[in-house]
Amino acid sequence: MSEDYRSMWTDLGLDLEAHDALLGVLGPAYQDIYLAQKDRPEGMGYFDFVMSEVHGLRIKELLDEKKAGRKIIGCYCVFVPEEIALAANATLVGLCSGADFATEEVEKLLPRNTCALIKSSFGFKLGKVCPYLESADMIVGENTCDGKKKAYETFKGLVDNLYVMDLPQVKSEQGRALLRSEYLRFKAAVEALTGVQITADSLRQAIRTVNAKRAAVHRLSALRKADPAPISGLDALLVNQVFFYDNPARFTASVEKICDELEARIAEGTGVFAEKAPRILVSGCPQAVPNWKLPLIVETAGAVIVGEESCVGERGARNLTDDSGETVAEMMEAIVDRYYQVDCAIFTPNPDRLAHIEEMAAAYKADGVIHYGLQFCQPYLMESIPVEAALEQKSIPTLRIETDYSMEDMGQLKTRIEAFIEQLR
Ligand code: BJ8
Repeated sequence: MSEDYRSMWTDLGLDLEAHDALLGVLGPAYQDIYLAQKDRPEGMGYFDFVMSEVHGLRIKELLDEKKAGRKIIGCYCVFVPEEIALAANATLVGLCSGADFATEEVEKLLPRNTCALIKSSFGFKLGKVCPYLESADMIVGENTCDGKKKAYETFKGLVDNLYVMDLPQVKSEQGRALLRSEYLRFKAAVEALTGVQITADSLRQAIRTVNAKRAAVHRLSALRKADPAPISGLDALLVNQVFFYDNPARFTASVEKICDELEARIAEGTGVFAEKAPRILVSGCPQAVPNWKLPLIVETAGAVIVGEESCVGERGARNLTDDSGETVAEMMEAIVDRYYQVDCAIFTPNPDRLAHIEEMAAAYKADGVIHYGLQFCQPYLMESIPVEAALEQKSIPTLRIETDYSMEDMGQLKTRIEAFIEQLR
């Protein structure tokens, strides 16, 4: 950290010793995993800076926003509409949940066989190491998978500002009506929190701001179709992770800048991996910061990840919201339309997701798909079996992996992934 933020962290109630321990692991890991890569786009320097200041400058900015009267809302799912938060003078940040922390304490509250993502969200709270969580004026939970919806019942006792959003599990007329009514309820809750009434102008502006950042990542994704790949999967994943907590306009500008650079690389025919390196599409559970385990193994084995069918990736960012409505009601409907298309595995049935995986595999010219499932994640692990069967039927080699955040299975995963990559060569 370039400044001494310790008093800020103390004021937020962080456990400084535990927090030092967390940063003491993160810093060197980032160095070894990210900075050790070769031929990175220069534009990644911005993201390196963001990561080096992830608990420093960005938190200071959020606290400055709070002093100026804005509210901060933390969330755990891509179903929480950033457009509504922004339109009501609030900033939405993703609460990352990508590392194990305070596991012993967590397992006093949650069964051992709970997915790593849910355990991590508890660990960051119990260990008092997340300044985003502690800065938030409202924390939004959502009734998605069974693990999350039951865990929030307990999480409510750990924080005093949890808001739980109900979500449909079936794409039907009733499901859509539920989503609409929950977004209207959320809009009212955010307006009550900020004291700011959403207007047609503020909502349109918010939609445009969020669309711009999504469009920037779409541009980046499209450039990954090139062979040789102009950017590593590790770096592209980082961009998708930073998407959730950076200032939206600055993030958009930084991604556009990288895209300009990647276009020049593609024109010169240069890339980060050799031409014809095996190309992998990753599909499955979200990989939240600092979960870089899978791309690290894949890319050190000589293959390149060219896309993520994931909420930290294309499932989360793929569609834009129509901004042509004239009234708040019309634009709220457009927001419902946009989010209703998110094909999370909590939906039953969920044929759109399989169609999207196939579409992505073709568009990014993937040689194979790795289905990434977190242990104990019923929705994605259940779907991984029919997904694998359907892809294999279309002669798309698929590897199903099931893992967690620990490093214990690194050796075993490496062996399986290397064998899979060999098969693709
Ligand atoms: S829209 S994927 S962000 S719910 S890994 S906690 S599903 S047991 S994260 Fe998700 Fe929203 Fe869906 Fe996306 Fe449960 Fe599975 Fe754990 Fe998961």
